[in-house]
Formats: sequence, structure tokens, C-alpha cells
Amino acid sequence: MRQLLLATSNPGKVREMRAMLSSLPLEIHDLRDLALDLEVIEDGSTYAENAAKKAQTYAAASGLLTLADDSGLEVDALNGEPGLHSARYGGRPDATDADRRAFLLARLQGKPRPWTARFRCVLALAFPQQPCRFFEGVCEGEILPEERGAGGFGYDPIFLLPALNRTLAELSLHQKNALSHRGRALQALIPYLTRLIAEDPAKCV
Ligand code: ITT
Repeated sequence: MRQLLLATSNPGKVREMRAMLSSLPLEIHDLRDLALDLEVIEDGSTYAENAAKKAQTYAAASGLLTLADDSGLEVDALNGEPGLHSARYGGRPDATDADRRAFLLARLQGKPRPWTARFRCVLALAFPQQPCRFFEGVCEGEILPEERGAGGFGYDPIFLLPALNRTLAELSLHQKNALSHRGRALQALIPYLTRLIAEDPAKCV
């Protein structure tokens, strides 16, 4: 069985990626299964640079075909913040997801609504010792002043999809994957991975 490593320490990302990739003929590992925990400093100036750094570091350490995700929330009224810094937003290094949501809402107080925003996700697929391939997905929406829903993770309870009048946290895992930034990036990756497995199996250990 061919193998793929999901190089993310975020359990929400792992759940969403596993759900979408489970139909492929691949044995999927995550960092917990392999007890891999390396420090990767996310100091790139783009999502792609950070995603590539994570994917290449873990591909080199594991020898496996490796997928990493760098993503962020871009709020127009905050000039695109928190963007690349979404995971570290909130003023304190030990901030929780709830702290980061509260911090974001505090920054938006007094600014005229709607607070339009988008999630962006860049996936990097790395083969040991080879350049990465990138797949991107975007999800447009709006920030709500109050939390709604208990699903998902991160900023999901305050991210509204106006056409559905639901936040991402009010959707099932499968509904979120059909519409989200990460789901869209994975939808672009799947045909590529399917071809790779069929045509060049040596690349998947
Ligand atoms: P890895 O780097 O280990 O993958 P991370 O959580 O640090 O995990 P990022 O550096 O890509 O990931 O930071 C992205 C942050 O953006 C993440 O921590 C969330 O706060 C937010 N985010 C990304 N995707 C999201 C989603 O689908 N729903 C809600 N928030 C999301």
C-alpha cells in the first residue's frame, strides 16, 4: 500500500484531510501515528513558502510523500489580517482558538459591517528530495460578531457563509469539506494524486 504523511499538528486539519483522502488507495499517516514532532519555523512571506517548509521538513525526516497545509483568515476591514499570522494571532503565544476569536472581534469593534473575509489554504505536496507541488483553495464569507455552532475549529464559529446563512462551525465535516478553502484545495489535489498513484507509483513509497 502506498503511503502519505499529513504534516500538520492541527487535529482539525487532520480530520478534514483524512475524510477527503480516505477513498484513495493510500495508507495515510499523521504526525501522531509516527511520533514525529519537529520544529518548523513558519517565517515565509507567503502561504506557499510556509507550506513547502513544513512539507519538505517532514518528507526529509520520514522519507514519505508528505502533504502540508498553510492557511489563514483574511479580513478586509483589518487590511487582510490575521492572514499568514492566523495561528499566532491573539497577543499571547499560549492563546487558545477562543482567545484568538475574541481578539479578532475586539479589533473589529466599531468598524462598519459586513465584515467581509476569506479563508485561504495552500497545500504543498513534497516528495523527498524533489520540489513541491501546490494546490490552493479560497472560501469567501463574513465575520459575525457572535459565535454560532460547535463544529470545526479555529475561527469557524464566527465565519459565516452568507448564501447558506450558516457558519462553518454549523456544518458537518462533509459539508465543510464541500465548500471550505481546505476542501477546495483538496479537490484540486485529488486528481493529481490519483494520476500519480496510477502512473508513477515509485514516487509513493
Ligand atoms: P500546522 O502549521 O501544524 O498545520 P496550524 O494550526 O499552526 O497547524 P497554520 O499555521 O496554517 O496551522 O495556521 C492557520 C490558522 O488559521 C489555524 O491555526 C486556525 O486558527 C486558522 N484556520 C485555518 N484553517 C481554518 C479553518 O478551516 N477553520 C477555522 N480556522 C482555520
